[in-house]
Amino acid sequence: MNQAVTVSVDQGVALVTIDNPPVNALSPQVIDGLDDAIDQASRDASVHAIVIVGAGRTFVAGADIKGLEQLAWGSDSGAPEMHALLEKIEDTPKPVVMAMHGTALGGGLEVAMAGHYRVAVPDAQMGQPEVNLGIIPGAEGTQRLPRLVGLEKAIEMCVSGKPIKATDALNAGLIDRIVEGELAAGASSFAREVAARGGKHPKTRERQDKLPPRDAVPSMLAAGRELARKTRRNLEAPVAVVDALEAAATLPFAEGCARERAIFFELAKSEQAKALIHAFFAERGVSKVPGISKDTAAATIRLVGIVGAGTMGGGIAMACANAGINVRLTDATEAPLEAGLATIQKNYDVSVKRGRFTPQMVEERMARIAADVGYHDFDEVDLVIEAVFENLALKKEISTAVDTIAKPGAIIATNTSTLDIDDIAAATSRPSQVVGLHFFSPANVMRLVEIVRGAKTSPETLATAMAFARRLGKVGVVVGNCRGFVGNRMMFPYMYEAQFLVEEGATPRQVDDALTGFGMAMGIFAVDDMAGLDVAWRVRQELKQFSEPGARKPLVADRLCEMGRFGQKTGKGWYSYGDDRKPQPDPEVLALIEQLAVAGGIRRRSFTNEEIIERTIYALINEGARVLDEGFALRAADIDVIYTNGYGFPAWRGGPMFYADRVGLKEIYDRVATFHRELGQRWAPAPLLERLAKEGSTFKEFDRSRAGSLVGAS
Ligand code: 3H9
Repeated sequence: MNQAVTVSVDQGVALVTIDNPPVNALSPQVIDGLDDAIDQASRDASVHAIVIVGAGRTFVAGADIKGLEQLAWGSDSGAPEMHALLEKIEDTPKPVVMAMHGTALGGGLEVAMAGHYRVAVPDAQMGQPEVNLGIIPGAEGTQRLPRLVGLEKAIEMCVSGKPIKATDALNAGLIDRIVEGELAAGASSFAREVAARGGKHPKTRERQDKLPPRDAVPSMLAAGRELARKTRRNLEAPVAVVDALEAAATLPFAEGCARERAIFFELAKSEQAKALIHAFFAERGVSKVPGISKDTAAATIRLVGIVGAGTMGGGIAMACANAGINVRLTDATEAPLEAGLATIQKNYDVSVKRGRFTPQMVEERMARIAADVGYHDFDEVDLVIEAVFENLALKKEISTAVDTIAKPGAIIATNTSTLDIDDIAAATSRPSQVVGLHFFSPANVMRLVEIVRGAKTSPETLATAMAFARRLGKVGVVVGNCRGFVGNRMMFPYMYEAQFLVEEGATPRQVDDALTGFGMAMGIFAVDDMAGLDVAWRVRQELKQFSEPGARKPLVADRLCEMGRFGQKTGKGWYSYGDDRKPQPDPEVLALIEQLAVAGGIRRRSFTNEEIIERTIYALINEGARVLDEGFALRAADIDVIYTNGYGFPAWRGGPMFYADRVGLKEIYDRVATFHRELGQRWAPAPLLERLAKEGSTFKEFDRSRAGSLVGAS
């Protein structure tokens, strides 16, 4: 017996425990261990039933994704060999009961479905999330799941990749019982019950009762493919998983398994799998920050004070309330405060309409948000988040004011997207407890938070901010304090380049279509209209002092603002908007662009989509390389996390830096160098891009080398 799987026998039940921290992933040791455990329990005449349970926080969270990563990059091994084990479990004459808690995901659920019975604690979750990694279930999940829950439900689960809760699983037939109280004890008593019943125990692979009649299959599959295309835009795996599920409904089990396996291996080596697996580990990697360890004391945040009840402050208040954290919300006068509260209530009402929350959940959340003019209770808060609009003088004034009221040790965070954290910290008596928390709008929805470390931010403050972001269910990425931090700093050249392209002859619609065709969630002009052109206008004014003399400046955006075209909120921006809020090209804007371009002596021509992508996305990458080189991002992978979670960059391309690696840094560098010659200084290749391109290296390699040198740094 190996250490990953142990067996103990008690009153006729063999309790098989999988213990492979952190999430009991299916390593070869776990698979061998389970195989041995089943043999041992089968041989033992005192054993009448077998219970398989996970130690620690969860049942099995799936195949080891590290192994799948190797497979994606060309290794022949890496995918667990599970067929023989699953067959052995299913063919065991003694009943095998799978006892689930935490998350039974991917290969974990596939193991569970080979058992004769499944039980789970009430808060357990089960799912086939493989499509989120660019693959499909590869251990017969697509063949067993529809036999347990029916084809329609299996399609829904496999296409969405979303886990379901225990009650849903019970109703669907995925589990046989919900166990209240101690899981192993409850599962063992259930196991004794079914053993005592005697007879044959159900083998999932032999079941037909949940499969639909042949003539109902085509319409279910068509609906599944439609669902995949609509809800998982550009992803290959959600469409492919329906092909594997089709096999379950139309072929004998063994042939269905063979079909699943073929699709699995084809996708496992795809570009999308490489990118999505990269994205998975990149997201987990951001919590590894030099100078911060598990021992760094993070304060518990019980009460948060938020200054500013506008879009950002209101969204942050909702994010806190959703996470069960009490909030004191304030603004300069009654009017904006009331308007802010009304917006929060309206947003929650929409959530109720959409079935996301019940009225009672909303009531609980609203009760967590106390609003008052002035800094009422701010002497009790553990964290103040200043979320007024982007004006340095105002932010400093507020920081100074809250600093005098907040208790010693309370953290002052500023929700700025561009301003200097050190300037703001200097306006307080506690610079080591000042940090930037750059939320993204809508803050109750968007997962990203840039956690900006100032020169004096203490490790404890940073650790608290990281834990706070996690508690809000967000991905907090620690970044350095530079203009625009990481995300917006990279955004400026990307946005400017898009604007230069329209001055040179492309249209906003063409640029946006090229970008969404590439996979961006939205085109940059549509984003600008949504965020409000006045926001960037204000930032441009605030940052005027930084503009480089002689640098080309966009001609159109300021003029649109002067015309009151602030985007969606005024019904007009780069596009115009009717009642359906869909962007429509506006001849007035097209004429203005042409007029300003001609007056500015800009030669106009047509562009291919490929040129548009190179000009915009390569601008992003070039600036990303500078940010990385200068140390404002810890890793290229952190930049990828920022862009896939906050800027609509497609995760299936891994993020801008991973995408650059896949295109090849030499090719990117060559294009950037050409643009430099043709378009001027703004395209000067980033030194890091040039170096890595010349060395034939990648950003991933750079991350690996830097990881070594950063360890223990502070
Ligand atoms: C699959 O099963 C294919 C099959 O069909 C079989 C094919 C033949 N492997 O997220 P956390 C690590 S595909 C390796 O921070 P949480 C993770 O990297 C798989 N490592 O915790 C992190 O490590 P570190 C299908 C894994 O509580 C640590 O565990 N399964 C795996 O917020 C903690 O993770 C999935 O897609 C893994 N499978 O969330 C599930 N899972 O501390 C993917 C986690 O070094 N996992 N780690 O940074 C998850 O969704 C979440 O991790 C989970 C826990 C919900 C389990």
